[in-house]
Amino acid sequence: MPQRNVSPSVELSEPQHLATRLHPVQERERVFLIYVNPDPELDSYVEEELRALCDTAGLEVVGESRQRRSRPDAATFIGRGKAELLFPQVREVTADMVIVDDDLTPLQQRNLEDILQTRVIDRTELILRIFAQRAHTREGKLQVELARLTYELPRLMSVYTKFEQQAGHIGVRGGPGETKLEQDRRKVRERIADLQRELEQVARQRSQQRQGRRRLPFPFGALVGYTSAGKSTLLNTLSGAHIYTDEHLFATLDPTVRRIVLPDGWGVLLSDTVGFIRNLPHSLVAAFRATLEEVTEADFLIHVVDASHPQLEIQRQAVMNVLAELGAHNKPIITAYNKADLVKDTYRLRQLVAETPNAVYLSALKAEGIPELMNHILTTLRSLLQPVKIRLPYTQSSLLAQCYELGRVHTAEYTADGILVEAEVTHDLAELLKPYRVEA
Ligand SMILES: Nc1nc2c(ncn2[C@@H]2O[C@H](COP(=O)(O)OP(=O)(O)OP(=O)(O)O)[C@@H](O)[C@H]2O)c(=O)[nH]1
Ligand SMILES: [Mg+2]
Repeated sequence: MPQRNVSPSVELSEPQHLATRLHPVQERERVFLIYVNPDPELDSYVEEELRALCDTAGLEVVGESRQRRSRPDAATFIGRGKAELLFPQVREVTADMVIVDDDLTPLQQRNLEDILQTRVIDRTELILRIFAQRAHTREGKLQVELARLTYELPRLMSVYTKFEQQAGHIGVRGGPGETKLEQDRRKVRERIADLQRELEQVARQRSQQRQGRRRLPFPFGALVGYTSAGKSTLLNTLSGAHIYTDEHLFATLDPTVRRIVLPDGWGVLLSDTVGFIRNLPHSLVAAFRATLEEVTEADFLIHVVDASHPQLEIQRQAVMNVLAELGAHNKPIITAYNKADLVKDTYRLRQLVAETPNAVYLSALKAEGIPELMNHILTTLRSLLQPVKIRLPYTQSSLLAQCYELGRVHTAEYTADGILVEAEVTHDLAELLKPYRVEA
């Protein structure tokens, strides 16, 4: 029986129950996929990606169908005729669930469930399920619960409207259905507010950690990229860490920070982050704000691209879109074309690198091309800094502390008429230090 058809008389009043209405995935549920990609050239890519998401979620694909429409149908997304056509197919393969590879409105979802007589979920719900399976830390779990409840809230109405229709309560204001609906919606809203408060707390802690890191003389970078591009593998190779990696999607949900040492001995902190995907649900981006602040606060980004992927351009663009959404697209970005060991055509690799500013190709797995990446990090960081030679009066010694925080201090000599400092600092700080400059 489709989960969404559960009558509201079933105990839904605990927020936890509402949260788990997107129930944890039982192994190998049988799913029927409906692709709605408008561009035939991308069929194999979008279809493989949806299958990979299902595989990651532990679902068994038992049937598939394509629908191409210029505009989605307001009531059913794929069109009533198409849905009715699919009903016998879905029944024949005894699918437990139908997945539509796009975002459905609550109404479309409900109408499709009525026609197909089975549970219907959309791409966002599938991704939320995967995130729920993969969230292990408290922060990850809070973020996923927030994203799920935000997704669920408008859908609650749909469950109740259905119940009221079945029970003949349409339009009965203040009737039992409505009261219960209001009660449940209030509880969900309260839980959302609680989660937001808890996540604010997490964000504050992270911000304190970042400030702590800022006191270290290390610049801070973040690895970003499409899911499965090899971010965690690269961080492991660079730092000798042992972060979990696997061939499934969204192996990493929580950021891990590691220190790496550049060729000239300078230390840099690098953070691994959650992978991006095409049409990443906005509720997830919003809920993962605390985690994604690692990206927005970074001094520079390393964008890891799977160079062996036939549609790497789509993936690269999807990542750039999320970065723009986060307001992080103007940061210095080094593009690391990864998995070079799988690309036979080395001319193609060199061409990619030539076409992209500040790019390298490498193999994180085979640890090839790493010195070139290190050099790019070094050059990128140097471009953020500017050399200064200053004599600070002792009354201004707090500026020396800032040089340590925001740059690299090469020498600090305590003389009779002040502290003689040679350093490389950020452009803003160099401006502040102008009055104390001495000739080089
Ligand atoms: N052949 C090859 N495989 C690689 C390379 N780098 C990573 N992989 C493989 O690609 C898969 C994904 O790697 P991860 O490091 O988990 O990717 P990620 O970007 O962290 O993925 P998410 O955390 O899911 O976003 C794993 O099976 C890795 O072994 C590489 O340079 N060459
Ligand atoms: Mg990872």
